[in-house]
This record gives sequence, C-alpha cells and structure tokens, in this order.
Amino acid sequence: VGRVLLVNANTLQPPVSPVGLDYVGSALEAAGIEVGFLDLAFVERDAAESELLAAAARFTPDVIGVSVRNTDDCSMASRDFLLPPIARWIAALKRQTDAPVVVGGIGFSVLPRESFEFLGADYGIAGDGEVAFPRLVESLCDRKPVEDIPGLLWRTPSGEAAFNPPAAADLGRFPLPKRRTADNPGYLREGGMVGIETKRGCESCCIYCADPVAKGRRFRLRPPRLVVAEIRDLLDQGVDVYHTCDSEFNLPGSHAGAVCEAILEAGLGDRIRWYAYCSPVPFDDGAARLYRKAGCRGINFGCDSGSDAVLARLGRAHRRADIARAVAAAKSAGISCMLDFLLGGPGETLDSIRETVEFARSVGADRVGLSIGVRVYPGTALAEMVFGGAGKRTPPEDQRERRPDLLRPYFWIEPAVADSVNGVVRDLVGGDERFFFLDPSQAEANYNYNDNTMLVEAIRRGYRGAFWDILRRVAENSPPD
Ligand code: B12
Repeated sequence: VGRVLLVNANTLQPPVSPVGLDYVGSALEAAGIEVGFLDLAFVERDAAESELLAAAARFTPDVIGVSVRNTDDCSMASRDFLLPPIARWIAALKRQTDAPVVVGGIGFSVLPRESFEFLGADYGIAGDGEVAFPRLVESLCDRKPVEDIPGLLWRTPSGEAAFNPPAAADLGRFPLPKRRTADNPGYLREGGMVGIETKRGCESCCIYCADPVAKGRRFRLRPPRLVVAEIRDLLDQGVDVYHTCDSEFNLPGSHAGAVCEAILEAGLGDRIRWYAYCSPVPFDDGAARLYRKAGCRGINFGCDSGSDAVLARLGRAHRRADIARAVAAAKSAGISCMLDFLLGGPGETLDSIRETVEFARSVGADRVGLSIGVRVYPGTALAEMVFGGAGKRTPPEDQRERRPDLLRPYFWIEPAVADSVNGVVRDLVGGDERFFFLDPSQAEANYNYNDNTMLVEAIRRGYRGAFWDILRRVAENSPPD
C-alpha cells in the first residue's frame, strides 16, 4: 500500500550515484510500497522545478521523499550552500500537492535539525532510511501516529521541530538491496563509477569528522556475501567500476580483508575495478596485495597532515611514518594513490604547513589534495573546541558571528595562518601537477567535484574510475583504459 515518489536532488556534475536512494527504494518496494523515481542529476538545471512538479502530477504519490546528499560543497574557497534550491523545490511541491514531503540523506543526517528547519519539509529522517522510511509511509497512509519512529523529525502541533534519535540497525538483517531505483548504467556512463557500501559508522575520534554523528559511533558491518551479491547484480547491469561508500574502507581491517576474500572466492577479482577511501593505518604489503587482487585500482588515503603534532591534535591514529609506509605498500602492489591533507586546523602553524607540503611532495603519491580550512559540524569535538567550554578559541575574523547554526558553510582556520596560508601553499606547490589545491584566488579550481567540467568531458570520452584518478590519467595523457 502507498505510493512514494523519490527525488534525487543532487545536481552536482559529474553525477554521483545515489546509493542511499537505491537502498531506500529497494526497502520501500520490499514493504509493498510502489516507488517512482525522478533523478534531477540527469535533468537540465533550469528545468528541475517544472520536471519535479510534472513528475508529482503524473505519479500522484502519497508521500514524496527528497534526498539531500550534500548541504554544501565543504570547500572554504567556494562555500557553495546547496540547500536553497532544494528548499524552493519543496515549497513548490507543497503548493501543488497535499502529499507530505520527507527529507533524508547523508548531508541531511550531518545536520538534521538545522536542515529540517531550513528546508521546510513535513518530515525528516536522520540516519538509515531502510527501516524508518517504510514505517513512516505506512503510518501516514494508515493515519497512524508516527512520533515513535527512530530518527524522525517532525513538527509538533505548536509548530516546534521534534527529533527522535536514530536507531542503529544491524545491517546483516537488511535483505539484499536491488540496485534498480537509480539508473546505475547511466551513472557509470556519465559519472565514471557507481557506489557500493561495505559498512556504516566509524569508531575513530577525528575531532572534525561528522561521520560518527551521521552514521553512528560503532562499526556496523555488512556481511561480505551481501556485498558480493550486490556486486554481481551491478555486474549483470554492466556496471564494473565502483567506489566504496564507507567513510574509510580499511576500518576495521579484518572486515575489509573479508570483503576482498569474498570477492576473490566469487571469482570476481579480475572482472571489477574499485576505488576506496582508506585510513593510512591499518595498511601493509599484505593488505595492498589482497586489495589489488580483489580489483582495487586506487586508494585515497585521508592523511590530514604530515606533522605528527598536528595529527595528534586532530585525534588521528596514524603518524607521518605510517603514511609513507602506506604509500609504499600501495605503489608496490600496483595501486595508484592519492593523499588528502587538511590545512589550517587547530594549532596549525606555517611551519607545520611547510612540513606537510614538503612531506607530501617527497612521499611518492600519484596525487595530493590540499584543502584549506576545516568545515565545523555540530556534535564534533572541533565544534566544542571552537564554541564551547574551556579550550575556547577565537574564530577567524570573517567568521566571528556569535552563534552560527553551522548549517551555512562554516570553516575553522587557525588565525595565525589565516592571512598567509593561501600564498604560502601556492608557492610551495609551484607548478607540481600532482597537487590538487583549492586555491580561493583561482576561479577554476580543479579539486572540487562541484560542477567539474573537465571531469564531465573526460568521462564522456570513456574515462572510468575515481575522479582524482581520471584527472591524473588525463594530465598524464594516458588512454581511458
Ligand atoms: C564515497 C563518498 C564520495 C565519493 C562518491 C563515490 C560514489 N560513486 O559514490 C566522491 C569522492 C565522488 C565524493 C564526492 C563528493 N563528496 Co562525498 N562522500 C562519500 C561518502 C564517504 C559516502 C556517501 C554514500 O554514498 N554513502 C552511502 C549511502 C548508502 O548512505 P546515505 O547516502 O547516507 O543513505 C542512507 C541515509 O542517508 C538514508 N537516505 C538517503 N537518501 C534518502 C532519502 C530519503 C527521502 C530518506 C527518508 C532517507 C534517505 O537512507 C540511506 C540508507 O540507509 C560520504 C560520507 C558517508 N559516510 O556517507 C561523503 C560525503 C557525502 N561527501 C561530502 C562532500 C562534501 C562531497 C563533495 C561535495 C566534495 C567536493 N567538493 O568535491 C563531492 C560531491 C559530489 C557529488 N556529485 O555529489 C560530504 C557532505 C557533507 C555535507 N555537509 O553535506 C560527506 C558527508 C563527507 C563529509 N563528512 O564531509 N564523495
């Protein structure tokens, strides 16, 4: 019973496959709910609103679900706040239909209260959608109370927003999701890869990270056989290039190993190519060889800094020597690698920035991403450090608003380096092509996947894989395959 129109509201290009919507769409169908789907990633931006209203009129849904993947592009250089058009689309829907509008998704779940207020939807679901959304739809269709649904946001009769804490479901109990809601072959063609998830949640304590806030502070592992069954299903659709959608694939290391073993047992190691975000620890030669055999072609290591003092302050488990070891292991196994660094965090100095960039230059990675300024999210230790309690720090000049809601892109940059950091980094990087640097003085930053025309064109020419690896191959004049 019930009809739900799901809407992918992520219009950034190249398009990134809406894995979450695939999982939710499949769970709705398993509950006997009919699903319609409108993908705004494949619609001209100017036509988005009219297409949306037309889809709602055609499908006559009981409930409309809108996914919010990114609240903003998390780049201090561009600070592109992505919710205003989505709020306008929701308002237009509400003028046209009585169907309640429900918002959810990973960006939404990072800042659920703030996003819910801003978007003006009827309901929100923070965290996993597989259990909560079908329950909400069934309750709305049967006119039953909804206030006990975990993760739900709604408005009380007095107009105030209320929020139930999300429940962390056991992922082993979800049935195999059908990857048929989104056009995954279309995403391979236009986005160069398709996402797949092996777990949720993170037990690390990186002070800035919103992942534990959005996905939970405990690892929830998907049984490797389910991951492999999903890969088989995607392969049947002709999709053979993937990106893992775990925050860091190799945490815990034993699970990543088990997923690779299951891929090998299924005989799929030579038929697929995949890319992953990984932590520099745990990662050694054995892991690198196993990943490579199971199809891994590239790893983006979240390194943050080349200074041990900064790493300790950020709450990271690795040190610079671990990064060097991880790069060597990946390279010797034939895995290309990119390192991501985050400059300007608490306690950063020009010396630690120099140390980081020089380290990054010498360590032998294929690509290096440098981001300046750290996005601050509610519920993180960084937010506490910046706005609350004893260790209170003074925000940089242009961010000195009293109590920002943190929904609009808000960044921490250490005041001591704030004025000089861009110039210093630009000089240190020089013309080194391996560096991706979000330089605010350059309009066309290459290291932002928010409307990256160079990538869109490369993918149309046949390049496949992680965006950084496509940019690398284009720069090196390597052919698509
Ligand atoms: C992998 C990844 C990437 C890969 C994607 C590869 C691929 N092909 O999938 C790459 C490297 C390309 C990438 C790029 C970017 N990313 Co990214 N990425 C991720 C990551 C790790 C996984 C996303 C994912 O697919 N998750 C798995 C799915 C299953 O989970 P989910 O989407 O949350 O869905 C569940 C629920 O949210 C809910 N749900 C989902 N939709 C809906 C809809 C409704 C109606 C309901 C009720 C529920 C619901 O149910 C689902 C199942 O439980 C997340 C962090 C994370 N751990 O999720 C960051 C993350 C989403 N990325 C982020 C950012 C900023 C970006 C970029 C903008 C960076 C940039 N400037 O270039 C780009 C944007 C690209 C684009 N076109 O959107 C941020 C967004 C933060 C924010 N404030 O919104 C995140 C959260 C990381 C972070 N903490 O900073 N990313």
